Amino acid sequence: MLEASIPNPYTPAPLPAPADRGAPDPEETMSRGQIEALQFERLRWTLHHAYENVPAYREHFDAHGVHPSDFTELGDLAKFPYTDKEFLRKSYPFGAFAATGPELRRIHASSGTTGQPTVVGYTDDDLATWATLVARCFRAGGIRPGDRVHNAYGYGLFTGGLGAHYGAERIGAAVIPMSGGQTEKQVQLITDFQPRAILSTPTYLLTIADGFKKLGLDPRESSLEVAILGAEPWTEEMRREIEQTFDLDALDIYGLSEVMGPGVASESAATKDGSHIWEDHFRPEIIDPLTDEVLETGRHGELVFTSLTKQALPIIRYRTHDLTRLLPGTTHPGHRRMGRITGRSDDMIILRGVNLFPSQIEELALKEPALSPHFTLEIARPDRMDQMAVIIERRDHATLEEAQAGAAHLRMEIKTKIGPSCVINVVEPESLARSSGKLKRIYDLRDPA
Ligand code: DLL
Repeated sequence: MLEASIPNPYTPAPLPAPADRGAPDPEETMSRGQIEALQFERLRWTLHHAYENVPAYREHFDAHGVHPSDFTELGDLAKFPYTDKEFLRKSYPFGAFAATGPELRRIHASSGTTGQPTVVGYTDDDLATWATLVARCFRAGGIRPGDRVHNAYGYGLFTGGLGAHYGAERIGAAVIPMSGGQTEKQVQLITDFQPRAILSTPTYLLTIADGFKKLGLDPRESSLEVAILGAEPWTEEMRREIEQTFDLDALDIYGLSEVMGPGVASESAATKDGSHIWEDHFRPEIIDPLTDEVLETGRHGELVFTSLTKQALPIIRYRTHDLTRLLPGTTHPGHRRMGRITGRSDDMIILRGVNLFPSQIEELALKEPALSPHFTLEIARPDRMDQMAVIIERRDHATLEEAQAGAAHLRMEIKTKIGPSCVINVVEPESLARSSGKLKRIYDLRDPA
């Protein structure tokens, strides 16, 4: 099992000695040329491994008339067909796995919004690599061996909780496995255990901030100095809001279950300039989502990933639906960065011909001092005309009049900067539902017929 006709060029590094947990991995300091040489070797193995051990890939490649031996240079990756959620769903539960026997050590699943969950699996080596990469993300974000780390990502089938957990242990931190929800208890444990770092979705961290205030506590007085935030799109304005609320450094971490989980990419505390994709394990591409054409570095489009070292679930040219662009590396010059995710192609709202994403509304709403970051978008179709309502809470300290004036300004900003007219309903603080993980921002009330 798990053997391919060419030898696997990769073995995960052993757990470092306690004194070395804070040191960078050798791949972090590699040049672009060294990374690409590594990518070539690892990709060649991945293509053979997938073709020889996963019938779904063999059929997919055969149907497109390509064979792993057609891969003779990095650019040849473009000859291979894309995969997507549907490819994985069709082989539910384990048909896309190369390992289903005793090598399989863990299974996660993402619930998705409709139908069957997407199931993902890991061998021992996959889990070791995952922990190494999450530890790398945490190191880049400023977590150090010996720190206490409060983990508010959900534990369970979601990859956030356990993925972050083992990364924090690997870097030599003490993890507090709190999971999401029970906000009052979150506040109590942060106050009592004094963690230096917190791991959470950005919107749930705002809920935790409200929890502090409800108990008469100032979040700025908490022990938290670093927050590593991801699992949902967030903006620079949201970073500022969170940093000011807690007086800490907020850094991005990106990932998706199908590609591994959290830790595919993350941001350096030193520069806060977007997440470096760990290209010793993942080869990213940006494609035009409509024409499927590969775009050059710098152009906006859909992010596509190929895994380079994964054993249980090799993933080839997987379409993420996440929209962003690739940028050159800075703190890790061998690895490219990704811009912020502006949205998911399936979260795009088309309103009377104008395309828009919730992140564009977030960016503008957070500039209004009387309005809070808590909002939802409702799309309805009264009289056969699409209409969007932004339901947004006023801030505690703002009067209703101030909030109404802010709403009128926001409405104008949305009209001039994005295009469509919309309705803004200001509601009272604490009246909208809070998330304990990924927040649902869009409520589409249109009749699907
Ligand atoms: O959300 C993995 C994760 C957990 C990442 C904790 C970071 C922290 P999934 O549930 O499979 O996995 O959802 C993946 O979430 O395709 C993006 O649309 C979105 N996403 C994840 N991280 C970010 C981020 C986890 N930093 C989907 N910024 C992805 C924007 C993100 N969107």
